Amino acid sequence: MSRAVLSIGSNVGDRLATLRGAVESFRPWVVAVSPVYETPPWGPVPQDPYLNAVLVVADDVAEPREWLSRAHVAEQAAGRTREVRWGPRTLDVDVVDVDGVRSDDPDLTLPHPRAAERAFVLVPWLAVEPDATLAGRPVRDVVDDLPPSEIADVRRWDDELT
Ligand code: A4P
Ligand code: MG
Repeated sequence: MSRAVLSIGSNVGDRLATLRGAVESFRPWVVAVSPVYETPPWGPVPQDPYLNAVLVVADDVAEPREWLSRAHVAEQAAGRTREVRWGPRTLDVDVVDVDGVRSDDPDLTLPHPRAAERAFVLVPWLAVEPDATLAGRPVRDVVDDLPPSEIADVRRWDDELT
């Protein structure tokens, strides 16, 4: 059994519909779906706010890479085009963690190298998995290390994904 934590985000078009579509893409394997949060754009590119959420998924896949392939299928289904790194997108699916596996492979780095800095990943993750760990550390401790303003900026959205 392989269990993965996925971060989904959208800041172009009907963001909520896009995230719901992403959940449908993973429907056969979904274990938990976090609440939705509106989050300020992270990174160097000025752009609109995101809606973000986290999915926990599980399956008998042999390789962590299978989750990345499924992420790419979901992105394609949402009409994603890759234009600017860290730029606006209909749907981004990042593989945050797969069973605590560590990998330096540039095609699938695990855990996701920027997850620990991102309140928009950690806050939703904690909401569905309060005892989660990231690279061996409790996620709640990792969150505690972030600037409080970044945590406060991750605002719970009323609509649910399921
Ligand atoms: N890749 C390596 N490891 C992974 C992994 N663990 N999960 C490779 C997913 N992909 C991984 O990704 C670039 C390459 O990373 C892929 O070929 C894959 O094999 P990409 O999705 O093509 O490009 P990208 O998304 O533009 O770059 P990157 O570095 O993934 O950007 P991020 O880190 O995903 O940033 N602000 C808010 N508030 N919410 C967001 O969701 N997202 C981004 C995108 C920026 N700012 C944001 C948000
Ligand atoms: Mg990405």
